[in-house]
Amino acid sequence: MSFQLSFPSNALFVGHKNPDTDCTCSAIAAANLWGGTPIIQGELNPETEFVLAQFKVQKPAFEDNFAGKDVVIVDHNQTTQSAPSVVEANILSIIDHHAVQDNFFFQKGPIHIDMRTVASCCTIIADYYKEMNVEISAQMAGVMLGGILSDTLGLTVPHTTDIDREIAAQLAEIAGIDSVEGFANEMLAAKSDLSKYTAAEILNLDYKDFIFGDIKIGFGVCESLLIDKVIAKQEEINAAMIENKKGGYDAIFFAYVDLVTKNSVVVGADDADFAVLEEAFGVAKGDLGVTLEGKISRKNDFIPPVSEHYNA
Ligand SMILES: [Mn+2]
Repeated sequence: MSFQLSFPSNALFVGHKNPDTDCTCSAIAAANLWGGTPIIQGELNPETEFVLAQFKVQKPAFEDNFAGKDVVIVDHNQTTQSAPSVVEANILSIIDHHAVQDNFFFQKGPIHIDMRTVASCCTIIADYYKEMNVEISAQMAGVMLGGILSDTLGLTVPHTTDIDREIAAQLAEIAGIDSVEGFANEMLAAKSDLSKYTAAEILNLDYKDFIFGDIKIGFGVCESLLIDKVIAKQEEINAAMIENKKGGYDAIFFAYVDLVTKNSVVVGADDADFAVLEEAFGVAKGDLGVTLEGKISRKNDFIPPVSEHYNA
C-alpha cells in the first residue's frame, strides 16, 4: 500500500489574497482533481478573467471566513497572505512553490505539505493529475497552462524549470493551444490593460504583506507591456502608498515591472522607504526609484534582499 493523497468533499481549495492567475487556477484544478470547492480571496485581475473566459471556466466563489473549515492552501504558505480567520481553519495540506520564511501556517498536528522548486503551483497540480492517472480535460489543461504561463511570463523568467516547460507543452496540446507564445502574449496584453483601474487599485491588484520580526511591509507589483502608462500615474500611486502605510505598515514598496525590457523600478512610499531600498539593493535612487535591470520577480528578486535587510 502506498500513500494516496485525498481530501474530504467539503474541503476548500484556497489561493492567496489579491488573487493572481496561478493561485486561482491552482485552486480550480485542485478542487476538480480531489473534489471540493475552489476559493478566491478577492477580485480577479484582468489576466485571470481572460484565462477563465478563454476556457469557459467558472470564476471561483469568494470566501474569507475559514474558521473551523477544512482547507487546502495552494500557492502560498504564510498567514500574512490569507484572511486572518485562516489561523482558525483546519488546514489539511499546503501545496506551494514559495520560500518558507516567517509566518508559516504552523498546525497543531501533522499535515500534508508539498513544496516544490518549480515556477508555478499549477505545475505541481498538473503533476498530481499525471501521478494519480486522472485524465486532464481541455478546460483544466487550459487553466493550468494559464497559471504556468502567468507565473513564468510565458516561460521566460530565469527560474522556469524543465518540468514547468514539459508540463506546459503537454497541457497546451490537451487544451488545443497551437502557439504557447501567442497565448502567453494574449495573456500579457490582457494583464497590461489597466485602464479601468484607479491608482489605488493598481497598487493593490498584486499586493502582498510580509512580516520580518517586528516589521510589517506591503509590496505591490505591476507587470505591464505598457508600463509607461502606469508610471504616468506615479503621483497618485504614491498617494495610495502613503495611504496604505497608515494602516499599520513600517514600509510600502511598489515595483513597476516593464515586461518589454524585463527591468523594474522599485519605489517606496516616502524617504525612509527609499532608504531601505537603496540599502537592500545597493542601488542609488534615480528619478523614479531604484532601477533593477533584468529583475522582475517579487518572490525571487525583490523580497530576498529586503528580507535580508530587515533580518540583518
Ligand atoms: Mn504561484
